[in-house]
Amino acid sequence: MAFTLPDLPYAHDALADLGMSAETLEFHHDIHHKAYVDNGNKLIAGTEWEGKSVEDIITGTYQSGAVAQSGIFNNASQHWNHAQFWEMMGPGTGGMPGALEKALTESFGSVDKFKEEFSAAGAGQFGSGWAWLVKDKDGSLKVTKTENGVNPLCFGQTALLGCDVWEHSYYIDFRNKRPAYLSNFLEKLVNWENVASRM
Ligand code: MN3
Repeated sequence: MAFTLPDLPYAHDALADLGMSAETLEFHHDIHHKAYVDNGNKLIAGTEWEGKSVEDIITGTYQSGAVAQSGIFNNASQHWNHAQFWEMMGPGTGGMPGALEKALTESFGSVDKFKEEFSAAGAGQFGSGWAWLVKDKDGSLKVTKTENGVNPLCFGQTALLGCDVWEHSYYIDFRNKRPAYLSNFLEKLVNWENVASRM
């Protein structure tokens, strides 16, 4: 099916007091995400992928490994990644649900240790990419990082939390300070109820 740009689940200025400005969301959602949708639709038109779900397009093109599929993969995966990313943030959300806090503590030792590992993954991703909290195929929780548009679907994992560490995600608000962006993301922007709902 054709990709469509989802509306942000909040106003463009809803996260401004939390460290993500309206200007960032205007560029990031209205221009960058829209470009992945528009380019993806152009590339899949008339191919075997037209009519397939975005998830099937991502896993199918990734597993094919064909260079000719890479444009479709990149745009489909970035469309999916951003659609999740908007949902994973929110203004004035409640605290972390108990079940998620328990799972993070069991998996990483403490919530703070999870945040340290997640921040290190995001800061350590060389160039563009994403940091993730995933539920792996065996049910365990892991922190991972991926390059460019690669995401947990490629490895049969469930994405619980993802943070975009492409420069377009933080350069307006944090300039070159990616670690400060990651710290702010974890402390102020994450909608932990959405993360918990993905478990
Ligand atoms: Mn982005």
